[in-house]
Amino acid sequence: MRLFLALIPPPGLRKRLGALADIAHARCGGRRMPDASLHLTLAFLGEVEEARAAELAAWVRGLAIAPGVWRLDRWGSFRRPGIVWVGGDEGEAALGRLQGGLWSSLESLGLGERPARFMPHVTLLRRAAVDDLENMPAIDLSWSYNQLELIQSTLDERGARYRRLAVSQG
Ligand code: 2AM
Repeated sequence: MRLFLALIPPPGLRKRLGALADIAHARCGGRRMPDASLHLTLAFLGEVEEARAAELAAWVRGLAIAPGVWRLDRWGSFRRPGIVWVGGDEGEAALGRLQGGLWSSLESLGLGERPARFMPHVTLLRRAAVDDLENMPAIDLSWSYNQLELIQSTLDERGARYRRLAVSQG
């Protein structure tokens, strides 16, 4: 199964991010991420066998992460897959430490492949016209987190569907 570790926005923030996704979609088109799927990917693991996934879920349930606050105040894009995202510098270093620590553990569990770089972002649109991302409204949102989730992604004709498999200690 295809797995990843992510932070999931609390409901109020999710709604605000959804509103930003609507604004971006009106401008840039593409495929809007459903509110329920909005997240920050910390570690994409790709295909993991079921037995290993069960081990990973048990590890996640026992994990306590350092709580933090990430300020979202910037629009961004990845040109090639046409991704429009929001992110921000304040709190990014702490997310980098969280991501780095997770990858050290994942490597010792023999899972996944640490990416060359980490650019924290919340994807709002895929396959969008990223050139139209000028003069977007200012953003100032704050994301307080203290838990991460292990999520299974299933691909179908409508895109990816996500299912929570485990949550870390709160
Ligand atoms: P994203 O974080 O830019 O949206 C589940 O598929 C999540 O893992 C998505 O959020 C996705 O990108 C990220 N992801 C998908 N495939 C990936 C890959 N090959 N490498 C890194 N991240 C990937």
